[in-house]
Amino acid sequence: MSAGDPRRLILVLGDQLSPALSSLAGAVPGRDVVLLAEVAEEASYVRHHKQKLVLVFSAMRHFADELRALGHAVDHVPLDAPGNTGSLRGEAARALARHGLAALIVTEPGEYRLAAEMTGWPAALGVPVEIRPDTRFLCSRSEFARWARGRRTLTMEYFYRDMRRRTGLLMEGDAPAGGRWNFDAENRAPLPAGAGLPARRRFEPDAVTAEVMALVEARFGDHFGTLEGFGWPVSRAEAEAARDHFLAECLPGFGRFQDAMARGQPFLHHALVAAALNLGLLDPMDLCRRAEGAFRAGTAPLAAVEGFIRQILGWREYVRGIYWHTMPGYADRNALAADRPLPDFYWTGETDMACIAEVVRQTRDLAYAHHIQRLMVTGNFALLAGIAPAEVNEWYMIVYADAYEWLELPNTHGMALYADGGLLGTKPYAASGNYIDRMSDYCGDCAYDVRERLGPGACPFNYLYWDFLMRNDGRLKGNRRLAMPYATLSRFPPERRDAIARSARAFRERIGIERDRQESHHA
Ligand code: DLZ
Ligand code: SF4
Repeated sequence: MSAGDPRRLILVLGDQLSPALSSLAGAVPGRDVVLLAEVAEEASYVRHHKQKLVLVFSAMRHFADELRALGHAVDHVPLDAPGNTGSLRGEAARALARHGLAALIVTEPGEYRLAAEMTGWPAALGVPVEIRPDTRFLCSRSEFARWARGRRTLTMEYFYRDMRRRTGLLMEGDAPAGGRWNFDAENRAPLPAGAGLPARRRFEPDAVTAEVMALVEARFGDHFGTLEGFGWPVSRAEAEAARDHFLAECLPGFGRFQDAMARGQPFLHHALVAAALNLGLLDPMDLCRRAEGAFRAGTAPLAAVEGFIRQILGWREYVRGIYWHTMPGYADRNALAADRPLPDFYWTGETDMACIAEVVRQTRDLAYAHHIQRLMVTGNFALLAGIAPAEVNEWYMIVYADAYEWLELPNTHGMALYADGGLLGTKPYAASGNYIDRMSDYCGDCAYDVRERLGPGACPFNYLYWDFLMRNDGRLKGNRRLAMPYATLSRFPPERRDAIARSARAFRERIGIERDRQESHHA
């Protein structure tokens, strides 16, 4: 830029905490000002878990210091600053005036909601607003659109293979390392009884985090979640320490037990890097290269490393691509016409289903659950019980420290609930209690019997599963991947089908989500 160009305000959002961010490229220390603003609007557009709020605010404060150390002029506005307008636009306007600046630069936000709002900013703020692509992703929005164009189905597996070829990760020339693209079949073992687990690193809240914790309790004390166990990494140094711990201690066992669940063991071998990664404290390509390095050095097996890289290079990029490719219409789809309210126990954990109680309580205390708990326990239950996607989506957005809509929506709406009608997954991830019993030790501690099929003592997942298939047979019967269960269902005598529907209805009444149906039934 030349000396005559206006001095600029660079707005860095709470999940853009990377020094290599596109909006910071070319920033001139002493001319341009970087704004980080804690605002009530972002903290409450959904009622985020308290740990998520603490994580974002504390990480923003640490990042402000990091940028100052790099020589940037940083204006950080705390949530409780006098005159804080409570909105990003309001804080941008105040900062432009405060510093006498005449232009705004921002890296595109991750969420459609905010991106749509920003289109009105040039008029509202009276200055030019430059919105730059987010180059931290490995597949840009336009590259994804090019990949998707003309394809009949947007299968993750093919996207992932292209990304492997493009990046050269785990490639031997043109071929995948080990001769296969996918090692999922080796990654489905339950945890053997008495198996040793790696110790986990917890990051004690420092003075900055402690101050934010007090602020969040005071302002958002009625949000879901507890703060006592807060142990997320909040700075780049901590995030990198968490990353290194994972690579050294957990990655070797990550693949094999990726889908396992165990009572009192929320973390198993999982990476716990999504929260830091989605804030910008870690870099996805760097993570993948380091994981690949562990395979090349012989410290982690290929199946584990491939499984991990598939999550970052494959799923994470793919869901972000799908999100921007399909929004805003994506969120409104409801392919299975599911319309029941979210049961209270998603908030209280008070249910006699041991699996759900475990996952919800852990979620309350840690703002974390691993992918199979999210997909096959709370997600699967919501799918089988016919809970309205909008309510389920909001729950996932609120309760997980790593959740932003660009990844939460495709994962919940598409993958867990099949609300997109199969755009993302080829069939609903519906499963009976048998799956949970095979992959966990939850059922041994449950008031219900996972082997019982019907009646008040039976595992609710069992009759809800068949009830789900019966209720949706008009929509799902033609799905080839469901041919087996529908063939089984077709052999059930009418009395058995009636008994399944009765058990399912009685259960839904018991948990208070059958109300609407009953009223219309009596009307
Ligand atoms: C999640 C979040 C929260 C809780 N608070 C803030 C904030 O006060 N200021 C801010 O700039 N960003 C915050 N964020 C992250 C934004 O919600 C996120 O940038 C958008 O949802 C786009 O992904
Ligand atoms: Fe969950 Fe059913 Fe097992 Fe109970 S028996 S823990 S409800 S799967």
